[in-house]
Amino acid sequence: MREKKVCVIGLGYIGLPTAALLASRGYLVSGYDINNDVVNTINQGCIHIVEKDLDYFVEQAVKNGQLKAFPEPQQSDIYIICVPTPFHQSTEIPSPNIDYVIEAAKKISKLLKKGDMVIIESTCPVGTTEKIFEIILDHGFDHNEIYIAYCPERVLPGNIMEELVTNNRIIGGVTDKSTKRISLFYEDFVKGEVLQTDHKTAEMCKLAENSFRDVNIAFANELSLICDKEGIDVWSLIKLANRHPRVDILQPGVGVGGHCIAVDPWFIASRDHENSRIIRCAREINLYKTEWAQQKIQVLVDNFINENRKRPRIACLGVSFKPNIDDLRESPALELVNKLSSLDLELFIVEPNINRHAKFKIHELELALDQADIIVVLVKHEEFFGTKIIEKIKQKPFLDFCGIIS
Ligand code: SAJ
Repeated sequence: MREKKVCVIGLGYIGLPTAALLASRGYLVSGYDINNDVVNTINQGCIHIVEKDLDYFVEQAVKNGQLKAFPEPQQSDIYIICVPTPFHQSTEIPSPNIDYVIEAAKKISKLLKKGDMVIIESTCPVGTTEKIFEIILDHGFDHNEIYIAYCPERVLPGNIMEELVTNNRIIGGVTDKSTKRISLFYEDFVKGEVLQTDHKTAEMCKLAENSFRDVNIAFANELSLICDKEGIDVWSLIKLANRHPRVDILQPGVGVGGHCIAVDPWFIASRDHENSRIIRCAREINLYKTEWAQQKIQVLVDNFINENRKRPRIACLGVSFKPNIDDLRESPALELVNKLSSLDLELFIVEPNINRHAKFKIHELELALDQADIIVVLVKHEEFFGTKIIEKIKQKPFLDFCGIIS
């Protein structure tokens, strides 16, 4: 298998780690990206995204000549599509936009030869793999001449290089032969189980996994609203409930961020509005949680102004979309910080995982805790734990949205 050439289409958060991992396993890998800066950066052995250990993998792969990036897809034996699938915001229910996947399929169709494999890893609505198959067949191939499968990525940002190897993988071919052939490829570098199914089930499985997490986070967020009204510490409650052998409640926070969990449920809901009631409701709850957090901060600000006749300085602890990473994309914490800054309040923003930000000054934790009048904990970073820090937070009016004080 390793004598085969691999072309990875889209060198972002999934494509680049995949390309670098395959290169480290001895495959000759070409990467294609529409962004010339990305291509140039990679060819210098550097990376344009932040992900643990990825810099080392890319540097080595480029140095050894196993990985090279191009502004056009290169002829290969295996093509892996890892382009983004954003969604159209304009519609009432956001609907997925698979234009990049279609574009990628059209490009590689011109390079394909009999026996090649085409793999789609991008998150897609059900039916996408079939569309891609049709595009390829339109280029004069027979059903059995090209192997095509949907193989969703399932890696957790922050732990991608490890999970690419250890996670179980799902392989959903357009034919049994495709499923079997492409499974052999994954079995070559995956330590987890390689599970075989059809393309529609594989597409739905990815969406179901992320919707499952969204629904479960919504349950935790809903509990946090109810407990807040009742004067119950939701984190203690969840800890106790989770001691039941069949209960495993997730953690409430300031909302659901990132580019997967908050997006993928819409891929189901936009195709079947009528039957996706829990999925839609969970999205609404998780979106509302950010709004609710903003209202809570506003109340604290108003109280402070009434009592002190001056505007409070606010320490905002954390801006990334989840704990212990530096990724700020679609971050509810960042959304809250943006809203607070538009109210013309002096902010001490603390984000231990980044040094600077284009819009905001990043402060040291100690300084922020000392100088601020109000403290809001937005992300559960490990740097915010510790008795001394917690004691300091408790000395001032504070809101802990992630259970650090608990
Ligand atoms: N969150 C909570 N409470 C929790 C857990 C998470 O509020 O108990 C929030 C986080 O703070 C964050 C958001 O949810 O804002 C999403 O974080 P996450 O860690 O749940 O997931 P992602 O977006 O980093 O990665 C997910 C993973 N999917 C699942 O766990 C089902 C990952 O395996 C997928 O590969 C990835 O989406 C993807 O690319 O689809």
